[in-house]
Formats: sequence, structure tokens, C-alpha cells
Amino acid sequence: MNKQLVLMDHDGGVDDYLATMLLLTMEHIELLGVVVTPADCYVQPAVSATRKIIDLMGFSHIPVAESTVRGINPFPRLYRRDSLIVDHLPILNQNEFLTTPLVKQTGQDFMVQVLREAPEPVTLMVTGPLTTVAVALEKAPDIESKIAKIVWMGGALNVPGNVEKSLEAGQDGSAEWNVYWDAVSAAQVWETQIEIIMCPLDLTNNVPVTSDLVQKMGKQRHYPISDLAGQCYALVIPQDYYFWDVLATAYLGRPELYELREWETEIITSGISQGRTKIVSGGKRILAMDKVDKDAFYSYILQQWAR
Ligand SMILES: [Ca+2]
Repeated sequence: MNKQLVLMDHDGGVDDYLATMLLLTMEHIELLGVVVTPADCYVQPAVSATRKIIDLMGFSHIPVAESTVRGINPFPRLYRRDSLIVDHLPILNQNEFLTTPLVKQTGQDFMVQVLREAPEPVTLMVTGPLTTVAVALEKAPDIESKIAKIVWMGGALNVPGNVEKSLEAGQDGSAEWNVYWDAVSAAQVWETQIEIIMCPLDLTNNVPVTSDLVQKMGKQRHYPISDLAGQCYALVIPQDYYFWDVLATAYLGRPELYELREWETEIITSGISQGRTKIVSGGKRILAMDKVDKDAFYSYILQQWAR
């Protein structure tokens, strides 16, 4: 059986590492590399933690690349410092040396090269802003035909965004952070013909990280990956935390657990709704994950991390 080719582009938040850990357990997928976009993180510890996770999971042939793109609205420092914490978790620091390679090219150039060299179109699994994708497409428009689809954690369609009005002066609260970091790039990707399957807040709001589930990860502690997942979620359990990036990524493993729905949308790039994914008749047709079998999803991740 030919494996499905995937290139991951994450942005270094706690659930980005967990999404990477989930993707690496999927046997039908060949992961061609991981690009780290410098958004919800400090990029050096985020790149380092990513390489350590890939080492720990025994896939140290998979290259990691650091994207050097820029956003417009920085993520709050309180979110970004989680990258530093994860990079220092004891289970990720048992070895003297890192084996997983960090490529010399920038993440955006690496994305271009991987797509050009791939024998067939590649699925992009994006759990951060779309900036690296947009910059890669701008540098090399020919890669558009090598992108099978983009599965993306992003957007808020019929629910409020998560860019809080109190935090970001002048905003109306409709934007989701991955769009808001750089709505111009998201809009550029919207202008392409690439199929987009997005996991919006409409769905993730229904799938919280529960205390019960984190404790179940602990009960599987003889499995190092479940232990690491539980440690990561323990960090964020005082906040309202949802399976954002992990829920989006699980779609690649168990698409049958999801119902998709088509919408016509546009990205608002300026003004008080900057970063909003707005439903507009005549806009780009995208597919949004609309429903998920939550219990089956919870069981799936527990089972995948039991290793
Ligand atoms: Ca993310």
C-alpha cells in the first residue's frame, strides 16, 4: 500500500507538539518533514522540542525546518513561553545529542523543495498560521499543483473567535488566532484552487481537554508517549483548553469520525474584524469539520499514545 504523503507545518504551541505526536503514530502516513512557523512559540525552543519529540518516537530520519516568515499580530507571550517549558521536560532531555536533523534551508524553502521533489501531491497538515504556505506559494507558484489539500486548524465560522477584545484593542472578537496572526497570508491561500479542510472553533469548542482524560493518560504512564502527552496537558489544565491542533490532525487518521460541511467564505484582512473567516455567498468554497464522534476521538488518541 502506498502511504499518504504529508508535510506538517506547526507553530510550536503545546497542542502542536501533541498533534505531531499523534501524526507520528499513523501507520498509513509518510511524514516528509516538519516545518515550525514562528507564531505561537519562541522558535528556537519550539524547533528543539520538535526534534526531541521525533527522536523520542524513533523517527529521527524526518527533517525539521525553521520557517523565518513574519506575522502581523504576535501571539501573547504567556502562550508562547510554553515552548520553553516543553523543551525542558525531563523525558525529552534524556539523551546527550539530537539525531533528528535540522535542515539548513528556511522552512519556506524546505516546503518548496519537499513539494517539488514529491512523487505525488502532498497533504499539508497545518496547525498554525498559513504564512509559511503563502510565502512558499509566492516564491514557487508551481508547487500549488503538488498540494493535494490543506488540512488546517483555523477559523471561526458561526461562533466568536478566540482573539479577545480585552487583549487586542480595537478588535471585535470575531477572529481566530491562526488567521489573526497574519490574515493577509490566509487570504492569499484562499485565492488559490487548493482544497481546504478546516477545523474551526465551531467544532473544537465542543471537544475540551478534560481532567478525566488527562488522568487516563497518566494511568498509561508505562508508555512514555502517553506520559509525555499527559505532562503537556497537565501544563494547560488550569486554562480552558480544547483539542484544537490534535482534533484537526486526528482527521488524517480517522476521517470517518468526522462530518464535513461546505461553506463559502472569505478572510477579512483589515479593520475591527481582521482575521475573521466570514461566511459570504460567492466566497471560496471550503470544507469545515462540522461534527465529530467525540468519544471515539478520545479513545483514538488514548490508544495511539499508548506506546
Ligand atoms: Ca498551533
